[in-house]
Amino acid sequence: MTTEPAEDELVTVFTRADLGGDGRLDLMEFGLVLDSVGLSWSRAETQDRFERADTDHDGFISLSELRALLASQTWDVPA
Ligand SMILES: [Ca+2]
Repeated sequence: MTTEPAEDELVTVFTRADLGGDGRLDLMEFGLVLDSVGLSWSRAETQDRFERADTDHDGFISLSELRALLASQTWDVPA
């Protein structure tokens, strides 16, 4: 038993939130991810986490950046 989410679950969450379908998440889409995995952060926290997670500073969250962020969080895959 592991608390680490399976890769396909992460992809599911990412894809659901990627409304633009461009393979990366903007701040609004990032907020959708947080909602969908049960992480309720304030607007300011969300902005802060977004900037921290955006390790290549391109203004978007990639799948690998999301993976790194969620690896340090407890989250639930939506039913
Ligand atoms: Ca990025």
